[in-house]
Order: sequence, then structure tokens, then C-alpha cells
Amino acid sequence: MTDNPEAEVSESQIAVHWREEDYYQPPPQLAAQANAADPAIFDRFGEDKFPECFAEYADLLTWDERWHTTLDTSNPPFWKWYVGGMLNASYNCVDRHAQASPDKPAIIWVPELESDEQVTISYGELHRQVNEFTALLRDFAGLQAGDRVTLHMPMVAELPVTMLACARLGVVHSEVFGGFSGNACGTRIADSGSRVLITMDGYYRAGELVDHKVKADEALEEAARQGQEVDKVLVWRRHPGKFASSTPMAPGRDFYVDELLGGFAGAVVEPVSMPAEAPLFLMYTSGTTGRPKGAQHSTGGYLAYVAGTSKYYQDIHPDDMYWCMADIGWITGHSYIVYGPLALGTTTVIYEGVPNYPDGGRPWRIAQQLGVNIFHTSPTAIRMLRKVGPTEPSKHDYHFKTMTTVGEPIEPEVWRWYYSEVGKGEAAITDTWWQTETGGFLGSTLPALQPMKPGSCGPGALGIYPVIYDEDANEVPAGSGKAGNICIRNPWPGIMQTIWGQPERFVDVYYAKYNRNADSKDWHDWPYFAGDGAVQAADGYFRILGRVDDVINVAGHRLGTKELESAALTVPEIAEAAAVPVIDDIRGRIVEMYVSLKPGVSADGMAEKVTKAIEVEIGKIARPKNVWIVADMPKTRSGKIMRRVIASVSNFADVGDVTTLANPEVVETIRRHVQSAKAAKGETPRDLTDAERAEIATYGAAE
Ligand code: 6R9
Repeated sequence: MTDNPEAEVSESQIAVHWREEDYYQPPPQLAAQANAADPAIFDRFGEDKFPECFAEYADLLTWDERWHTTLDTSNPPFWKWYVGGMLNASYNCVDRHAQASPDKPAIIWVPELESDEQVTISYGELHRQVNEFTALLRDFAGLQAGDRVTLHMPMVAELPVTMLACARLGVVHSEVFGGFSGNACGTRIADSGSRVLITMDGYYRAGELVDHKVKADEALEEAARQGQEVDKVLVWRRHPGKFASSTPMAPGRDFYVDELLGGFAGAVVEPVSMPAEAPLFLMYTSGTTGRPKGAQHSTGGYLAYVAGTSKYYQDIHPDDMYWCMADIGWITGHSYIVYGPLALGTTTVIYEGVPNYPDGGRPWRIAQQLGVNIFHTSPTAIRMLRKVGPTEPSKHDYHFKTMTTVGEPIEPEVWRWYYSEVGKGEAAITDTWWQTETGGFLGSTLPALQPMKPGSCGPGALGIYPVIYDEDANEVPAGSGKAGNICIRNPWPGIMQTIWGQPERFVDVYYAKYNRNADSKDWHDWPYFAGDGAVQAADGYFRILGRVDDVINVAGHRLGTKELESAALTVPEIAEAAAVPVIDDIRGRIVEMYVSLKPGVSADGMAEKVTKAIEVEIGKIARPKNVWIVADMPKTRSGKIMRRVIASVSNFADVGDVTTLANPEVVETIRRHVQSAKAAKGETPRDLTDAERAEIATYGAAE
């Protein structure tokens, strides 16, 4: 405790010092064509209409048999949606559009090298490719409904073809992000019990042809070590007929897909009609330690939810040119590159490479050339593009009607650049808050109906009723300025069904915290605990502060890292900022900031500017002890700053495993720079306690 009266607030209450932002109104021209243009939609999804309101999403799909029960709550919290319904996801994403408009582009694949040809796959052609590969999976690999298959594929059109072929048979795919290591893939093969791995020989990343096949061998070794044998490895080739890897093929185990496909030319496989409740795929999400969590998503509920949210939140129409610049290896790519857009019969752009290859103008050249009118990406990508090419968008002739951001809180400064430079002031931004576990959007604004507020995702999505609870399960009221744990009061169709093979963990992690009665069959007693801190403004909009462990408690004030980082980013010269806690004997924790600068900016005076900005935006309480200027932040391959690594550096603690970083080499440079400077200032800390060590080692982790 300190003598500061604010320290009297209960543990769960976080004093939020973030200034309220002004509204931006939806662009008027959007309403004329928007899928959600009539405010009556809010009534249709009113709480009194729950759960039947979600029939509207399911009705976007073609069912072999209609469901009899929209929501079955007989085994909480294992909700069942559209019970009795039968459908096939591949049919819904391919066949029905191939019948209606066979020549319409389904996928446009943009290779990373600009000298390589783009590939346009029509719905008719997609139908052919999916069917042939389905036949291969069934007849050559011996797969059938309910089997699990691990995919370890990069951003190529063959990835959705593979997913949709699995779905056609009712085979459960488990795609592991291509940037993950062989070992990470092997762990997921073992956890899911896959005996087939589908991979690729190589792919382009930052201008280089990466050997990817090598990871398959590592993966199989790791899986075997964990007791799972794989009997077939199917290898797509980046250049069919030409092997792009120096890793040998194991005879009798490894097979080139393009060679096998010849035997299935013209094959047609009837889609297998699956119960709505059949699992469609697993998507592993990072646990901090131990076993990864395979979020299991359903066929009917998931597909209905991503179709509905794609339609209303991204305003996707069949004739749009839609580009989600994310990786299919993450949930965003599953829901909003593959299943949502294809279920709606639109054209989805898939880009192989990194956003800034060969330069910061690349995304805007692609947008101009293809006539992209819906754009979707992450704050990290936006910050990076802003850093490397702040005026590039204006040099290109494209027009977006809606733009999505996802994955992290977006700082208002960055939001405004996205809005005015990338969107040219004419596109609505939907800041979509959700998770691997939730299948689709949970919080966002409807682009033509609700004003935007930089840094806030908006209210609960249609049919989603969020609430903020403190640690004692008291509701934290809107407009109170206090943060707490954001939860969803009700079930929704996109929620995962369970954690694969770990149903107890599913209940423990997501429901145990706020469950009111373990025997209750009433969904009202089972709020979903999202694990994010949030604050709700008086207008009902939520501002997501980050994972609940992303909070720094300074002298009784809990400061959201995003608040600090956002403050630092108000300094125009700052490109990226990360805040970490440092153990302090007087104030518990103090803040240290890591920042990188925009190109050409001198470091002179920057630390002072950042400190001043934080004092101005938040208050002296949040003053960082140090501001470290670094050339590059340690980042995961999905682009998230690994705060535990810099937190460890600042605390002279072990940085732990850095092999999963995209740029592990920066860690040692940062460590030497920071620790020698701290040692020179006499800031070498005392020995940390075990609890302190654990906190630092997991700081910013997602669980
Ligand atoms: C879709 C996805 C989930 C975590 C989530 C939250 C953060 C996602 C956000 C956001 C603020 C947004 N997050 N969207 N924070 N604003 N619009 O990213 O899934 O990789 O599982 O991450 O990402 O902390 O809990 P996933």
C-alpha cells in the first residue's frame, strides 16, 4: 500500500487513465450498399431473441438437413448448436458457388516475388482441385471422417484446397502455422493423433526460398518421441515437378502431391454429410507451458458464425475483392481468409509473403492492381507499414470500403494513420476483438451503423453479450473508468467445442472462474472468461487492454501495457513501443519502455520525449524508469512483441527459450546494451524470488 488514495481500489480494479477518443462517423456512401444498413438488425439480435437469432447466420448456409434445436445446453459448458442439422463445409464453400458461377474467381494467389505469376482459381477450378485432392486423401492416404490430419503449410492456394478437401470427407484438419518449428509441429501431431502430415517443400519469405520440408522430418521425430507414428507425408511442391528443398524424401513415407494427383484427374467425391456438431478443425493456441491447447471448432456452428460475421462486419458481398493480409496458420486466416469469405462466395486474395517485401508499398500495389475493396490486417502490420512507408498508400489508386484490424489493441495514433492514410478517410474501420477459441468476432462496430472510436473495438457483436467482472464476480459498470475481466455472458455458435483431449482444461481455463453453480444447466450461470482486461465506456464501447497478465502494478496502480505504449506512440518519431515491469523494492513494480524509432530519426532526446508523453497522457505515476531505444523488438513469427524476453532483460533474469522468435538474434544485442547501461547506473537488482521470476518469465504470455 502507498499513501496514494488510488491504491485503495480493490486488486481487480485497474485505474484506467486512457483519454476518451472522439467518434468517427461511418462513411455515408457505405450505408447505401451495406449488408447491415437497417438498425432493425439490433432488434433481430436482441437478447430476448437469443438463441433463435442465430438461425439467421445458419440460414446463410445450405443444409442437407435442417436442425431441430438451435442451442442445446444439456451438458454445460459444452454447448451444442444447430442440433439435428446436417451439412458439409466444403459443399458450402465450393460446390454451391461452382454451380451458380463457375468462372467467378474464388482465390487469387499473389506470390511474394513480383516477377512470379499470380494464380486465379475460379470456383469451378477450385471444385476440380478440391475433388481430386479429396480422392487422394481418401484412396491413397486412407483417411475418413473423424480422422485428424496435421497440415504444416505456408500461404499458398494449396492450403485452402487441402483444408476444403479434408472438410469434404469430414476429416479434422489441424493446420500448424508455417513459421512454427518442426518440434512445435511434432507436438501438435502427437496431441491430435495425426498419422498423416501434409506439408510443402518450400516457400518464399522476404525474398528467399525457405526449405520447409526439413521441418517435416523434425516434426516426425518429435511426434515419434511423444508416441505418435506418422505413416505418410504428403509434400506439395512450390514449383510442381521441381523439388525446392535440400532435404531428401523418405521412400515409402514421403510423396509428392503433384505426382500422385495425376492418378486422380477428374475424380469427383460426393461431400460427406456431417452433423452440425462434427468437429471441422483444430487450431492450437499457445499455452505458456506444457501441452498446447487444440481449440476444437464445429462444422455447423463455426461455419454459420464466420459466414454471418463476414457478411455483416466486413460487409462482404459476392462481388467484392476481399483481402485479409494475415496467415491462414492462425485463426484469423481460417475464419476470414478461407471459411467466411468462401462461404459467402466472394473472391479472397491470398498473399504468400511478408507485407514489406520488397518495400513498404507492396500491399498498396496489390490493392491497386487487383481492385481490392475490403482490407483486413493486424496492428503490427499497420505499425510496420507506417514505419517503412508512411506516405506510400496515397501514391496508389485503390479504394477500400471497409478495413478490419485484429489481434492486438491498436493505439489511437496508429488507428488514425490506418484511417486517414491507408483508408484515405473513406473506409470504415472495424476493430474486431476475438480469439482462437471464439471462432469469430466478439466485439466490433457494424461498419455502416455504428460510429468508430480509435482504440476501442466497440460494443458486443450481434448476439454477443459481454460483461466486465472484477475478481469477486461483481459487474464493473460501464463508464466507471475501472477495468476488469471481460467475459461473454452467453454461448454463441462460433465458440470452440472443447480443448482437444483436455475437456477439464476447457472448463478450468474458460469457465471455472465465474461459474455460479457447477450443476446448473442454465447458460446464464456459465460466463465465458476471455482472459483479457477491458474497460467499458459509458457509451457501451469496450477497450481491450490486453491479456489480464499484461498489467503492470505500479504503487497500487495497475497500468495496462497498452496505455503506456499508446502514450509513447503519441511521440511522432516513435515506430513501436513495448512496456515491461521491473521489480522495484519501493513501488512493487516500475515500468521500463522499449521503443524503436522511425527511419532517419536521431535517438537524441527521444527517451525524454517518451517519458514526457507518458507523464502527459497518463501521469507521473507511470513514468518509466528507463526508456531503451532499440533497433528492433524481439517478435514472434506472428509479429507480436515478446514482452517476456525484454522483461527478462530488464530484470537480469533468464530470457528463456527464444527459438520461437522470428528474430532471436536481436535478444543478445538488446541484453548487452540494456544490462551494461543499467549496471553502470547501479541498477543491478537484488536476487528475485521464485514468484517474481515466474511473473517475469511469463509476462505478456497468453495464459
Ligand atoms: C483473433 C486473434 C487473442 C488475443 C485476445 C486479445 C488480443 C485480439 C484484439 C485483441 C485488442 C483487438 N486481441 N483482437 N486485443 N483488440 N481487436 O487474435 O486470436 O491469436 O487467439 O489472440 O489477442 O488479447 O485475447 P488469438
